Amino acid sequence: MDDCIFCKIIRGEIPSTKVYEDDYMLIFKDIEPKAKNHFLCIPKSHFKLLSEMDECQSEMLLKCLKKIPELKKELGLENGYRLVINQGEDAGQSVFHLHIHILSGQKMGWTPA
Ligand code: DGP
Repeated sequence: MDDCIFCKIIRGEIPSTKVYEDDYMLIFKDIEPKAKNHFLCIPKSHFKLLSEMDECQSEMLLKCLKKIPELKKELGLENGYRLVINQGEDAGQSVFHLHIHILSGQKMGWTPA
């Protein structure tokens, strides 16, 4: 997608601090960290919402979910972590390329509102 920020990051047109990359996904530091460690994992195929995901994209998302715990040290997951996928306006989704927030490195509360 030409004007998608995360597609631009995948293509290297916008710089990012990469932690992991393979044919299916990119994991990089979030530019506005909400925890001591805050990374984003994005599938390389562009889709906005879980509800729009096709079969191939769902396999890619599963690869993302399996890869994250393998990167325990790189992502600072030793003491636990939180994964968040914001979906739509109420959740505050601001970038419409599906992404998994990976939060770690500190104790976290639960404040949805
Ligand atoms: P969300 O609100 O769930 O759509 O999260 C979007 C996240 O993307 C937000 O935490 C900030 C991050 N972000 C937006 N633009 C950039 C960027 O250009 N670089 C990086 N590294 N992160 C970005």
